[in-house]
Amino acid sequence: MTIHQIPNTLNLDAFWMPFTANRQFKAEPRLIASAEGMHYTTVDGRKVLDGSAGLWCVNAGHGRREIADAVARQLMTLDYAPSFQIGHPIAFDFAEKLAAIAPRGLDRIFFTNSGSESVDTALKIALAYHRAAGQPTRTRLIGRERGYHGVGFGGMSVGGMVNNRRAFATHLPGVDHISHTHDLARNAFSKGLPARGAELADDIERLVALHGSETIAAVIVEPVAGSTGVLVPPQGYLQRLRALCDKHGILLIFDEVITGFGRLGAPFATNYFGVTPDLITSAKGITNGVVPMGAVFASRKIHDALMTGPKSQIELFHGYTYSAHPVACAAGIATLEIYQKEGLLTRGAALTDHWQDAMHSLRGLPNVIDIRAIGLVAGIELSSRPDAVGSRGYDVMVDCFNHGLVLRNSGDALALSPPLIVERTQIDEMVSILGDALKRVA
Ligand code: PXG
Ligand code: PLP
Repeated sequence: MTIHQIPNTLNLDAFWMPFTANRQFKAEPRLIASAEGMHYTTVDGRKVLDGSAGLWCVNAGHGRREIADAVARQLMTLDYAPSFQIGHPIAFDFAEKLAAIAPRGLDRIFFTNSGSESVDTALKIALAYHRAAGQPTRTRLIGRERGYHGVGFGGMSVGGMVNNRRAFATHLPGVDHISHTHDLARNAFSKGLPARGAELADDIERLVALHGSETIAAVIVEPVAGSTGVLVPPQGYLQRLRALCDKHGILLIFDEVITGFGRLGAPFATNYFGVTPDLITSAKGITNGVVPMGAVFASRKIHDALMTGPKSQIELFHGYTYSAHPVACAAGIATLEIYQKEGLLTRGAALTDHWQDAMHSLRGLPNVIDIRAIGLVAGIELSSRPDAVGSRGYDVMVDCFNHGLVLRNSGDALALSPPLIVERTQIDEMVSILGDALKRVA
């Protein structure tokens, strides 16, 4: 028993919790004490299945000894060293290992500490690239409605979730958005990629007509939108987006913070869809969520365009104190070794039929208006209560937690994305707990 398992010894006041209804949570907290494999243990000793891989990051499951050992060894060997004008070997080693699994051609790696930092880094690289390539008028950044690209000013601005934007009126200037692809009327309960909606990519043409292509630097999208409720792209949509970006000289950025590192049953969504962007942003699964880290994968074209000018000059005036932190690199290398040894970056492909069938078996339960599943991720959308959008999703999340399953709710859309070590029986267990919750919560 830890001290915090003794009732009333924990004061909840000082920690201002992120993306949380603080007062509601603190009145009735859900507290986790430990984790192993597919399960958490709560402070009162209850085992709870992790249906969301932490926050979509613990892809190899919890408590991996190999990662913990690597981190401990690294801490005692080299706890910290800068990466500005000085280096340490493990950073180069990790970058090389990432380059080896990266989608072809995207093998120049810039390290960050989170998905938000990866997004802001990629947007800045896109701007710097056009300037270096002699097109300095290309400064406009295009996101997509319902996109989530983290919480920095760049990511928030190209993001498209109103609650993440409305309180912070000062966005980046020169940002615009293409239409989202969420279309219940035409695509509800699609299995696999929705059949309709590829033409929504043509929204690029609208913005080109409005602003002029010579002002547009980059388009950033999540290949599969995660936070906003798991929105799967229509067949042909990403191909069309790529073609339009090529036509107009616009860089394409895939935000793979969630889809990277095996979530779809392929190493990256880029591999899964066979569409190659110019930049990929990643984080989360890069270290199994154990140490904060992110990375931007850049194409040679972009990297090499910036490796010009006098050799004594810094090519990109950008970086973080903790870029390529040695402890994060050690965690990342150990994580990649597990992914490779256990085949986790492609394991989802073998499970996806079972996963899809299990998720679609929830069709017909109260208030379920759509089910979307791909790889090892699923979104189950509920109708909203007329006067309280999001409350039904929240109630289902709490009910599941109380009955042994952690999942995420984004408003009234529930999201499941378990560690990639999940067994079929555990998928069935998740569906069973969720099904019962849907019947209980009105
Ligand atoms: N891009 C994408 C596509 C993401 O999903 C970020 C950027 C930002 O990453 P950081 O590491 O700065 O949080 C994300 C993060 C949820 C949830 O349950 C999703 C995220 C983070 C926390 C919760 O929807 N995605
Ligand atoms: N603010 C101040 C005053 C700093 O000195 C630094 C870094 O040196 C930062 C912010 C940025 O911090 P980080 O590099 O961890 O993102």
